[in-house]
This record gives sequence, structure tokens and C-alpha cells, in this order.
Amino acid sequence: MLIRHKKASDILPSEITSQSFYMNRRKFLTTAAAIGGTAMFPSIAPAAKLPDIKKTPWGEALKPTSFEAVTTHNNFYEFGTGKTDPSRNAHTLKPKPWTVEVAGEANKTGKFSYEDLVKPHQLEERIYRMRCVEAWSMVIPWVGIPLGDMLKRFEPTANAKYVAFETLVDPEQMPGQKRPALDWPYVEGLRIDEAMHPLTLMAVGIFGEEMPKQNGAPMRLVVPWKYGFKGIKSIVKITFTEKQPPATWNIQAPHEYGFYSNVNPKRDHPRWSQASERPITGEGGIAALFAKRIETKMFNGYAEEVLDLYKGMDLNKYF
Ligand SMILES: Nc1nc2c(c(=O)[nH]1)N[C@H]1C(S)=C(S)[C@@H](COP(=O)(O)O)O[C@H]1N2
Ligand SMILES: [Mo]
Repeated sequence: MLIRHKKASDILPSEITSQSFYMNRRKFLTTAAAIGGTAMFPSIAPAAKLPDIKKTPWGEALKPTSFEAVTTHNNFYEFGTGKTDPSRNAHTLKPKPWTVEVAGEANKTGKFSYEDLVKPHQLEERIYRMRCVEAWSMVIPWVGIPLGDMLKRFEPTANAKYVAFETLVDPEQMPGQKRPALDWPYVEGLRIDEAMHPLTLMAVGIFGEEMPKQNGAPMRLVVPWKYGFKGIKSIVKITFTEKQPPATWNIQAPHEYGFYSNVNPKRDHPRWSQASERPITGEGGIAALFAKRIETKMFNGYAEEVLDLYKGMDLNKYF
């Protein structure tokens, strides 16, 4: 498959920058400390820098959303349903040590430690556009490994048509689970070819640092051509399946959220339009600032890379 790293549609004039976002990050920590921000948002305390990250051309022309917006405007219902709840509440999560169970249609199943699954030399950075189903978007510099590289070593069998993922269940670590906001655990799934697609990442960090708890420490899925809710956080189980696995929002409201959930400006959500989005740049302070509405692109701008996956499929039916 042809993967092009840069194309004209990747670049909006407003996104071109020479400013280093690491600078932005340091400035933020200083400001946050000065105004007591890390006390208000305990989960934004400095995280460990990840070593040896391979830079890639992915999204190099995009200007990342500010670190503060990426870490204080979140969806992570295990810590509350409000956008600032995860950054205030996720400090109870214990991402170390971490174990992931691998099960189902594969030759090598069992329990694997984080260290076993993610080798430092594999880490690469990719800046992706991310589109939430709620019609806001961000640009996030992820650090991770291609999910396919992680999955291949389990030797999936010919029966592995899908991959299912589960988030941790532990109401002590995840106090939002004391209430039935969703059916716990949060679950998600991909078709095997989507999981193996070179764009799909198992992310373990952002902005060159270990994954903040509110963003899904220690590892979470990143599928940039799908709505954000497919990016399941704090994964503890991966199962290769023959049948399409359940997905949390699809179970919750099947008419509103399909299994595929590909970003599609032509298919509106029953309660709102998906034709445009409000980018969150986070510029100008700790509050997430919404920029001017922009048009949403088919497959979130990644159509060239992923169109082949859906050849011959009716995207209105399989939404
Ligand atoms: N376990 C779990 N994963 C989750 C969610 C959640 O509530 N629980 N929310 C999803 C939604 S709706 C979005 S938009 C993204 C947000 O990721 P971010 O907070 O890192 O931007 O996480 C997704 N993954
Ligand atoms: Mo979302």
C-alpha cells in the first residue's frame, strides 16, 4: 500500500509553525506552577521523558494543540464525564506495573508486561489530527509503536478477523466506575486489517513524554481516521476474534455510533452535523480555546492512506 507522508491537504496556513512545542510545554509548566495549576489539575505534574524516540515525517507540517489543552480537555469516563474531570481525577490510576492479557485466535497468548510489549527502540513520534465525535479536533504528537508490530508477534491465526480491546476495571483506581455512566469495562474493536494498518498506533506517550494518566496511561489506541472514541485508553486486554467484537458507544446507542466510526463529513450524527469541526488549539491560556470552524475531511484527511480498506463497502450502512 502506498503511504504518502505529506500532501497539500495536510497543511493549513494557520497551522504552519516554526515554534517548538517542547518550548510551549516548558512554558506551560512554569506558568502552571506559578498560578497553582498543578494543584488544581494534579494529573498534569511533569512526566518522565521518553528516550530514543524516532522522529517521523507524519504530520511534520501540522501545529500541535497546546500541551495544556491536550491534557485538560479529555474524554475518559472512568474519571468522570466532564472534560476537565480526567485531569483532576486520574491521579489515582497506577500505570506501573502494568500487564496486558492477550487471548483468542493467536498462537502466542498469555500475560505480558508493559516492558515486554513496548521496547524503547521501537518508539516513534507521529503528529496526527484527531477528531472527536463531538465535533472538536486536536493535533497531537503521539509517541508509540505501530499496533501491527505489536500484534504480529502474537502470531494471529487465520481465524483472527477482528481485534478486541478492553480498559482496566478497578473502581479504586478509576472512581468514575463506581457509577454506571457506561457499561464497564470500556471495550472497543477493529477489523484485523484496520488494526494492522501502518497508521494505527499503540501510543505510550505524547509530546515526547510518558502518557499522562488522563490520556490513557500507560498505553492506548490511536486510529486517526476514526472518531476519537475508538482510541480506547489504559488497555489491559487484547483478544483476537473471529466475530465482530462489541464496542462501548455502539452498545450504548447503536443508531448514533457504528462499529466502524470512520470520520465521515457526509454522514451526520442523528443529533448534529459532522460536516465541520472546531479545532482546539489551546492557545492563549490554560482553558481550551476553540478556533474557527473548519470543514471536516473524509477519513479525517487520511483518505489516501485508508480508502482501500473500505473498497466496495456502503459507508452509510457500515458507519
Ligand atoms: N477507556 C476509555 N477510553 C476512551 C474514552 C473513555 O471514556 N474511556 N473516551 C474516548 C473518547 S470519546 C475520546 S475523544 C478519546 C479522547 O482522548 P484524549 O483525552 O487523549 O484526547 O478517548 C477515547 N478513549
Ligand atoms: Mo470523543
